[in-house]
Amino acid sequence: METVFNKVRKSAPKAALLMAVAAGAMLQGCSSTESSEAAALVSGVAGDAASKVYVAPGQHDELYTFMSGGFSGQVAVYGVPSGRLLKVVPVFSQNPENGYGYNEETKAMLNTSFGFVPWDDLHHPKLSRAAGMTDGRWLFVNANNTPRVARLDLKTFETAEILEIPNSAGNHCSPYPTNDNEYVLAGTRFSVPINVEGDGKYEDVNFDEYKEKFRGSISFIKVDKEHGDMDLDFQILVPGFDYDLANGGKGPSSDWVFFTTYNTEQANTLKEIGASQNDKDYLAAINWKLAVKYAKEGKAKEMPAYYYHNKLDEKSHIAKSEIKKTVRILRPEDCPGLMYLIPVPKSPHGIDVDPTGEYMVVSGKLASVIPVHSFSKMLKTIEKKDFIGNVGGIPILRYESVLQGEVKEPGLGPLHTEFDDKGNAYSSMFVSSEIVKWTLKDLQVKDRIPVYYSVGHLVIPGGDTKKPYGKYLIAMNKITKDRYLPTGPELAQSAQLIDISGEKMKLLLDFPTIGEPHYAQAIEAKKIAPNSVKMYSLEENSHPYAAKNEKEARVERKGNEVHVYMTAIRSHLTPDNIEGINVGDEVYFHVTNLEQDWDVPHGFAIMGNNNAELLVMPGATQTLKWVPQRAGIIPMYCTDFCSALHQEMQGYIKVSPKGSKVPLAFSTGAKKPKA
Ligand SMILES: [Cu+2]
Repeated sequence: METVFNKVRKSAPKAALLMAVAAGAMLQGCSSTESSEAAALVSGVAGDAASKVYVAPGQHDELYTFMSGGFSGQVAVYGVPSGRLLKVVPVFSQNPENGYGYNEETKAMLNTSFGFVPWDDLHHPKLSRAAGMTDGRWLFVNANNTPRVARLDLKTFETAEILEIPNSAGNHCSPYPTNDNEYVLAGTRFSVPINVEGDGKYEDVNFDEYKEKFRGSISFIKVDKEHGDMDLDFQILVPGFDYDLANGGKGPSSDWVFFTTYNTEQANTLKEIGASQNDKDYLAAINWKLAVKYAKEGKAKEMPAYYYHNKLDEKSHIAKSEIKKTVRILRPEDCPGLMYLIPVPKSPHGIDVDPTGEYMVVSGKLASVIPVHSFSKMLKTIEKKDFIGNVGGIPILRYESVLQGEVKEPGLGPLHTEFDDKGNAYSSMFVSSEIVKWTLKDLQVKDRIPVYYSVGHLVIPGGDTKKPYGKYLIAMNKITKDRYLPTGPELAQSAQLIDISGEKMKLLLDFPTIGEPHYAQAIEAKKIAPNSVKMYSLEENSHPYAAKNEKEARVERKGNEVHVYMTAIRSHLTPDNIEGINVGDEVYFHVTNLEQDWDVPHGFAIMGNNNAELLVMPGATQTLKWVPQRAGIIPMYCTDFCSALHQEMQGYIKVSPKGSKVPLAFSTGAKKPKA
């Protein structure tokens, strides 16, 4: 078998090869000071870079960038061009900074059919869309490990909803919104055993039954037009390949969505070799509009399933979990015209559709060319039935008939492509650590710029929409080596900002990121900033344990449960002295922030509590659960610096031994009620 390196050596241009070797050498030899100086010298920063990324104090950035945190399970929000970190939004991970997943209100967000799962691997943020353009309303993100899709509300920058995906594993090929946000699509990375004829599940399956019993699934999540609420409408059961990435059509191809697949060999072990046997894998083309029509016409079969749907209520701020017990399944073999397979180089990774909707760019991580397929040729090939075979009744189209052309010698290890507003495409090259610019018109390479190092995804603001914003490109790199001050074996993760407004690309800025910067979406600030919520209305707070003024503050006992209706305002808590609590009681502090002022949260923490603190937004109520372990006087205080007298925002709880009969009493200043 020809090795990748040999193949590349034959086909890659000398320059790219030299660059790859140089980057490799730098990676290996970067422990020396000399090589880090050398790296700085060749970093190629544009002379006017500083002025292009400088956002003066008090000024706002031009764009928001939502970057996945990979294994951190969070989304980080950066301003661009400054690269300033604005916020970390916890999605699939507990977060002590704001108590997400620790307070009683948000714990339900992390419920799954596997129990409470307070972590996941978040890869792809995708902004909601209207008419093929990002609209700034919501951000959808995937969880790879315990398959889930979440929706963030961009008015509040909070996770509003998390939907578990059944019949899926490694939910990587996810989430992809259609052009008017009708659906968000999610494909399984690992095919899993699905008993199509029976009740959905097999009791016992052997690994070598992969070909007979394992199937892939593509989930169709319906999105409510007004509120964004998600609902798993149906799934398409597809051949048992691995589904990697997806991208939706645009303009003429709006009704279609495309998925890259690997392991079309259906190997169940040592996939490194087993999944690279076939010369070509497939791009799966699915007519999603037709799928919806088939599902509506009753072609979908209902099958048992078990998955969670968790939603945060806007007014009470309380998350509720709902367990779903069925899913509707559509099979391509029952639905003519629903799905086609287009050959692509083996082990493809990214699929990206250009702004016109005519070209599907498929990058193969082991390929030495980038094939560009034509949508109109695809339709003609289907019409002429120019097929070379089928997989389980799904036609395979002839490669040459669908192909528009190949980008020759693009570089080593092409992964992902995004587009500007001038007909140019930009592809990331993982192995040769560079971004390569080429044109859709003639598929010729026009420019290349090194990145540091091993770039995965890249993003251009609006670069996956009908009309890209252009101007900037952000490279999300897997390795940083000598780019920052060393911090032990683990170095800062990194993104790089590149100016793409001219003929030549210019490197402007390195900025460190939270977790792995896997993929990102960027959007003009004006599409989000004016809609930002400044505070929650205290009047509309429907939390059942809210205390909307200090008079309502109180402490109530129900058996061994004690509920403290507490208020917080600059600069005191009410009540701030509590007694009558015993060791082993379950104490719930329901803290309502009485402020109706922007940017004044209050925090709340209790000494020794086995939990994070709360961070309560103005007008909202949150609950900290505490089970006191020892008798004595226990301090509590506000953790978020809120005023000149923030340090005085504190109090005491008297804890008596288990079984004590000390009556409940609470006060702020004067004792009430009298004990
Ligand atoms: Cu405070």
